[in-house]
Amino acid sequence: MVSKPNNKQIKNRRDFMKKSIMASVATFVGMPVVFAKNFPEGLVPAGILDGSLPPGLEGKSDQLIILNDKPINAETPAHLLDEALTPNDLFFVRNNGIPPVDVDVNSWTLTIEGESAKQKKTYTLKELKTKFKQHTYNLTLECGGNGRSEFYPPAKGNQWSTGAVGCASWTGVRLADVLKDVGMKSNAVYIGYYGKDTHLTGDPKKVPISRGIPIEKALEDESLIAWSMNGTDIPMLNGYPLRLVVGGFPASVSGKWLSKIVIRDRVHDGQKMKAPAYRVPCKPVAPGMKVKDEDMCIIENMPVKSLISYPKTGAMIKYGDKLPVRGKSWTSADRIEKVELSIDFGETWIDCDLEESTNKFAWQPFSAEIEFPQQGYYEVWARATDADGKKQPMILPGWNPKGYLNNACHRIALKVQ
Ligand SMILES: Nc1nc2c(c(=O)[nH]1)N[C@H]1C(S)=C(S)[C@@H](COP(=O)(O)O)O[C@H]1N2
Ligand SMILES: [Mo]
Repeated sequence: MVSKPNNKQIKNRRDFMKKSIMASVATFVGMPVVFAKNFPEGLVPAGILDGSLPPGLEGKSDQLIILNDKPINAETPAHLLDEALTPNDLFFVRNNGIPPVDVDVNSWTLTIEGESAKQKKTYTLKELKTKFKQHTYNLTLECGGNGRSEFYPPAKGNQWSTGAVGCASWTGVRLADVLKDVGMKSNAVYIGYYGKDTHLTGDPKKVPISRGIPIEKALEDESLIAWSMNGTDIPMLNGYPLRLVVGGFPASVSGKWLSKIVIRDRVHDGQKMKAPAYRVPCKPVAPGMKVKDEDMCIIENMPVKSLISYPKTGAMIKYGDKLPVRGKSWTSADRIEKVELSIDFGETWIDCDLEESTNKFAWQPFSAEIEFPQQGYYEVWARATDADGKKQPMILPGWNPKGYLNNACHRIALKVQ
């Protein structure tokens, strides 16, 4: 259980958030925000709203919320995740380094090697597309740090609210088919990826990120090497022209601008595999506690979660009208079993209509119509339960030093008048 913050803590936290928002605006524009201390809490700076800040989001909607420009990180507002599949221009962007420039698809290659590979082999994109059977799956990608902004004490890192998630239709070849074509030694336990992005320092010897997955995960049907997203090229910022798409695990394992895969005889030890990156305490800890590196475990399966995509928080509803509510739910288990809504802060729950899963790791849209007993302020809470019987918690789940895996119920505010 996480204890409720007191008023002073809430105020400190608000001040902290305001300061960090104002600091990022100052970074974007490269000059101080003169009256920063007066900027009203909860207001989004106009320069961000009108999309005039900052450059680097080419091919993306100006409705994305920019968290950071070096590296560029942007999330999707909840109400823009209402479509069955997330359109390419609305799909969130999480970069650890600088995307490659001047990508030439015709000369792009993918090399497989490593101490547990039977040989080193290089494929052109054309070879990948013609040599192996192509597969298309709807796969949800969610950053391990999605929801981090709600943790208290605050966790450093991108302050994602709810929008570091999206589900697209990905086309490519199975990672398993390519690994089998190369041949794996019997001691293979892990794979690691390398992409063509460069380190923020500009040092060509440094790697921004090189994560990986256990072999069993790599061999799953839904683990893809993909070149197409929603029937068209993957956007530059999402890994054009080739990326891994691994559903169910944190999206950090879905390497973008994919150029090399290593087959390892040990847990991959690339950049951001070591503690505390993408790890949580192996055993729960009290909020704010320091955790030793050796007590941090790699995040694998992502928890059950859901999000309300309609209406938008803050909506005004006419009293007497039935309100359609819609959203998305996802899990690393086989499928979502049930999504419920509450308008009385969790006292009673209303069952939603739930769409069937198209395949494992696809998100499942849900919907319901709700009525309000009288005029006033309401919150709509959504709670998903998956095939393993796991339910989302109503309050913040296990605090952890890096602020990962917040799958608390999403809630929106409404006024009925
Ligand atoms: N090469 C490379 N791959 C990467 C990253 C990166 O910075 N470089 N970021 C990872 C992280 S932390 C996440 S959450 C996802 C984000 O994918 P997206 O930007 O397509 O939404 O990509 C992953 N793959
Ligand atoms: Mo991430």
